[in-house]
Amino acid sequence: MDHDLTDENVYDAVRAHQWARMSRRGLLRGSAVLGAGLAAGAAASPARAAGPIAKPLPPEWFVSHGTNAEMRWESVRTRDFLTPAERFFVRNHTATPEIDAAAYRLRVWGSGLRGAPGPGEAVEFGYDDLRSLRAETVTAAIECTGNARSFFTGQQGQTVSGTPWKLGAIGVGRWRGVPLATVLRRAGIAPEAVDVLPSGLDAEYVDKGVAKGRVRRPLPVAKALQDVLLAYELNGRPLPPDHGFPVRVVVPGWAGIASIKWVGDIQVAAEPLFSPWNTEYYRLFGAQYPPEGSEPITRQNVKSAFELGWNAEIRAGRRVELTGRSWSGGGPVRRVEVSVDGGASWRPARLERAHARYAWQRWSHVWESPAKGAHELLARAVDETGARQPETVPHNTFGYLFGAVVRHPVTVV
Ligand SMILES: Nc1nc2c(c(=O)[nH]1)N[C@H]1C(S)=C(S)[C@@H](COP(=O)(O)O)O[C@H]1N2
Ligand SMILES: [Mo]
Repeated sequence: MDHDLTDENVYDAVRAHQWARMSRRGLLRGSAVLGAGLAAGAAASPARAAGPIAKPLPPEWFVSHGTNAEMRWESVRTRDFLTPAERFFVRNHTATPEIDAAAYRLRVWGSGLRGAPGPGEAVEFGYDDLRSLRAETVTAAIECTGNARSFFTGQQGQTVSGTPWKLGAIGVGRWRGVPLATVLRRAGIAPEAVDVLPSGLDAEYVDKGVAKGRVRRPLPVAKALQDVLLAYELNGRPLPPDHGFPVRVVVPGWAGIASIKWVGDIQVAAEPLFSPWNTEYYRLFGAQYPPEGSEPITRQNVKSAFELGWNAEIRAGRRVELTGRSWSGGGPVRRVEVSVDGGASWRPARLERAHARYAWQRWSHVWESPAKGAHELLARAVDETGARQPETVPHNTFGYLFGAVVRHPVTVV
């Protein structure tokens, strides 16, 4: 079979299928394909079909995209500000590994530490070591940079590669853990340090037949020392396997890829670091960008979503309270406007009380008398820096950062 594995979406689907076949034949146990770990799903609950994602994915909560799963906006409970862990979207380059917290070690090394320890001389922290350090909590969104990618095609008629997310590749969690700054200081970060490179313990990523190594992406020391967490709890419970158990990085406001799950290793360097995740991926490529791509993407842009299904049916003849959320990596959302007539006229939405710095803003809008038939609902937001959602966005081949206003179809019956 010849699949185009250069297409991330095809790649994910092919791997998910191979995974299912191999686990049926019992080939996964003890096999090398998984690198560090086995699928938690396979080990934890043999009755359930094994997959690259450990937790159950009820179709009323998730749209499955191979190794990834998208949250359905119609399943969001308006009263829940936080996304419950069971409903949080999953973005896995390969598969969720099973990691034993008792054996877990975080290894910190590199030329940016005093004494420049090599990878073999790393400063090590166990799970209990990390948990014994003073903890901090941050309420923050994690959003995939490809969130809303499908609208490049759906609204702009453009071809892009990657998982065809609608708007559900985002969740907001209350993350608790130790500040990365604390761990870097204990490890002996030197004034010369410029970049920090966390890598995951999940299997190595293979793209177009080329091994890319562990999922990893550098961060500048300035951000690493500012507000990054090594989180071991999500919403008051230990991290679930799919979201990075035992420990993940949480980089508030930044592209989801920065928040490395199952972090096992942090290189601290006195010179800039690179990985495919800031050279080949997570830059904007295309006719409007330089051949080597844009600068690496860091911050997430402004987006808005209705808490409604795609092509939702709405009952005619009564007022309807439309609810939704808007968010931005740049700062709090200050204004949201809603259009119920395909963008011809706009009304300010009612904002719920102000949200945490890195989370979303909930809002509502009453649609007084929806007439029978097909409609397009639109919502657009402005954040505190003045960044707003445009009508269209320039194309990029990977379909990152679709921040244009989404036209959400509904039918009033
Ligand atoms: N080790 C590791 N970390 C990872 C990934 C991964 O595949 N492996 N995916 C990244 C991407 S692209 C995103 S968007 C977020 C998704 O986090 P979630 O699955 O907890 O929602 O994790 C990031 N961290
Ligand atoms: Mo992502």
